[in-house]
Amino acid sequence: MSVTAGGKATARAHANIALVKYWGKRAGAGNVPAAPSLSMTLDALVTETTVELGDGATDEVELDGVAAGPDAVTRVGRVLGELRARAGSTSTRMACVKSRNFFPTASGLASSASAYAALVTAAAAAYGVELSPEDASRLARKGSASAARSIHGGWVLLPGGDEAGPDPAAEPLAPPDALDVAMVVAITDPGPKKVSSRDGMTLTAETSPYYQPWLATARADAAAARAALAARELPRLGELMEQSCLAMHASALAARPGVIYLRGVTLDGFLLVRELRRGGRSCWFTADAGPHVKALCARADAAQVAAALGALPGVTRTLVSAPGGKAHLV
Ligand code: 2P0
Repeated sequence: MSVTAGGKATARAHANIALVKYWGKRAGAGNVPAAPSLSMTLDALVTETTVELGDGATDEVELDGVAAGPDAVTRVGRVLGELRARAGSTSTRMACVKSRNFFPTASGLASSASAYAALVTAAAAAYGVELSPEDASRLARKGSASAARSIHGGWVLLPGGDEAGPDPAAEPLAPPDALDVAMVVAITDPGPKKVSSRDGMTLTAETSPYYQPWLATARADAAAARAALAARELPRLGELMEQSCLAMHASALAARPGVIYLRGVTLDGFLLVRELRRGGRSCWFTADAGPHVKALCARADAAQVAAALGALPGVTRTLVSAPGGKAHLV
């Protein structure tokens, strides 16, 4: 713990990959997903964030050594503002936030989940606000919905939709070692993303004829994945992961205009993972709002799956991650 009298704290949090994905927000305020999601926290992808209270007139935000743009400052400021409100008269001071991603260089992986989980953990300590893990998860969700899951380690469920209650928190379902697995991430390099997750899911919700069917399947898949995890049934969990990924992308592809995150190399990766599975490897694919291929593997098969995906034209590098731990102060 490094909470000092001067209001400075540093925290680390890990990225996560949703096996059962959410896509789309519930109507109304609070950044609540329209469907539940179930994730694995990744040991290998870490964000470290330091929050120091100061006497500036505004919050300052630095990401990987560079001053953040106005959108990021506004989003971070919203989270800090909630903590200032909870701290009450004990602190109205602005904060200086410095965040660094310990991700493999130029991995091109989204970092908002680990970033907001680390931010909430560090900022709460800097402002002297005691947050339960549930409250930390709720606040992280307001920064970025997937960040609610990165407060916890291991296997995590974030409720969504009408049944989620007004202000849902993610719930840890099982510890990191519940399954003997690794996530292989095959990084592709098609240049910067053209449509953000937020814009992509809004367009899908507003225009895709497959959005409502997607929400229905997402609910059923989350319940089934929860049961598969409880029974430690990796093959069932892997199948559900592939179904959820394809259904999410199908709903996005059918938006008007279609939201296309998958590239040729992504589809080649999916087919290769299935071929490896036919050859006896325990591996299942997914992809998020980008072209990179992720494969959930039995730990014993991860090196071979990484080597095979790494040899695919268009894959620039691979990394292998074990399930990771919760967000914490350092
Ligand atoms: C997920 N994704 O469940 C889904 C699947 C991407 C694909 O959560 O707008 O970072 O910052 O709340 O949560 C990405 O969206 O979006 C995401 P915001 P978020 O992991």
